[in-house]
Amino acid sequence: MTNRKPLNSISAGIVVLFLIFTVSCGTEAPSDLTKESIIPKPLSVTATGDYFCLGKKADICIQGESDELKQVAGYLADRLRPATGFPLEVKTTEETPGKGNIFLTLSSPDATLGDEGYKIIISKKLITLAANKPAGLFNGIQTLRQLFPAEIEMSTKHEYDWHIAGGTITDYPAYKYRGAMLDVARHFFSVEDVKRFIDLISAYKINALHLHLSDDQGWRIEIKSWPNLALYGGKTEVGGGVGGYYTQEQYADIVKYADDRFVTIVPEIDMPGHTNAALASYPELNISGKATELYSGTEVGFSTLATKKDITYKFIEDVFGELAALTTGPYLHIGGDESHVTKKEDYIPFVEKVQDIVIKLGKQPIGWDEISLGVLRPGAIAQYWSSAENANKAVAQGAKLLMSPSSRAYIDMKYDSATVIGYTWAGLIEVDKAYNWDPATLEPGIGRENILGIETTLWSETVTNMEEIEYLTFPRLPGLAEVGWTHSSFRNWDEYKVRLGNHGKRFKAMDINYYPSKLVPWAE
Ligand code: TNX
Repeated sequence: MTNRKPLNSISAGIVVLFLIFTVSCGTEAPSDLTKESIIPKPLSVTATGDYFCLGKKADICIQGESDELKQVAGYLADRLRPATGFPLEVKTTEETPGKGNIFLTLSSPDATLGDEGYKIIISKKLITLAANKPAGLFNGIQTLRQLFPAEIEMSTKHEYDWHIAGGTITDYPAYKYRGAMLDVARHFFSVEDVKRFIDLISAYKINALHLHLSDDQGWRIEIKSWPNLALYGGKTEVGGGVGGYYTQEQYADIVKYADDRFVTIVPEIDMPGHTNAALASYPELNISGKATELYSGTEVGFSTLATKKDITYKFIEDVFGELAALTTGPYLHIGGDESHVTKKEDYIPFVEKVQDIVIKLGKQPIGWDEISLGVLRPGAIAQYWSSAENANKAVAQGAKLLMSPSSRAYIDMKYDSATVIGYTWAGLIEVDKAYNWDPATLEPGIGRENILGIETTLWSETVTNMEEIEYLTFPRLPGLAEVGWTHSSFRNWDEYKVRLGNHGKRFKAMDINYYPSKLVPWAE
């Protein structure tokens, strides 16, 4: 009798294993990798015709002990665990793992992939994701997520055949900088909202989040040496709501969260215009020496720092000094737009001095295209938003451009005349318009070699909460992400719109409040 027990449990185990295999991996699977709807579109995809099935016993295997590799593998496991309900343990291995696992490796470097590229090989036995750098693995993981059925994005367990079509994907970006800007000044958004925004944009391989941290209506970052900026200048927002600000600990937490997702935080302190919140907080920053009132309207271009006072530069050094210490990325954004009440002869030396302050702090200045009216310092970047003339002036000075043409990349514009929130000053931007442009041919005189990348901007005069952020961002952002990632010769709206239509199910699984544009054939 005692002899029979182990035998019984062994055969029971075999039956269970058999059942697991047939139940979770038994049905017909999609088997043409080239037909998958991947956004942004990868450089090359080839299919083998077979498929991989992710089963309950799968591990995520990493080669080597690096913390970065463990972190990326942990991120992948966190994405796949809720919907599959599988344990997906992260394990270290020295050699190629056995059947049924996902393998992440940084060995056998391939120079063509650069820092952000990746290669995925999907066979019946194994998924291998290889890259030169952890950022490349992270990008590969975003592709992998999109290869699983949309249900993979659900936050609760779902019985499903977790199949992936077999083949090889080799991919790297056209542009180094692919950003999104969130205006947290006109309306303030919580740390949780910013984190969700980071999750959503990084799923489409956006690698920079520009935070517009100050404007006339609010100052949103604690500065210990000038405490009233946040305590007083952060008290309101457009429409007269309570506003708010990030403590330095909260900001550092956002930076860390973004770093873990290979998103660079680019903090902006807009100046010398768009500064009413600072001017209301400290009288000495005003030309008159008198503090202004807090402001909760939507006018632009009425405020200016006192560009001739020494205290103004002390203020800027202190603010950027604290911000630089909290920011892991290479950039500090100095604003510089719409300084309509700053005299041109004051604006130019101001912008030059502020660039010097940023460079002295070891960071690279970025400013809106107007900054090219002055001398751009080496490494300074101009962000093209409205004036092709200014953008060309930047190019003539040898500066690189960030492309944010308002008629394409400003996702605070309405989709069509029926859109309830949003502006129209740069036109209506339907989903095709946001997609159908090439940064390198948009403006005469500006070529690929002059462009660091693209950035979409979400100004928040009309945007008050996360649902509204999502509505204006989706589905335009995936298309803008593709503008930045995929060479324009591989892009075409008629082909793209079908892929986008297939992402509707993913948006639903991720609980994204998206605009169901009539131009897109949404798949059921
Ligand atoms: C222009 S774009 C601005 C912002 C506004 C935005 C509204 C830019 C550099 N300045 O101050 O919020 O329009 O769409």
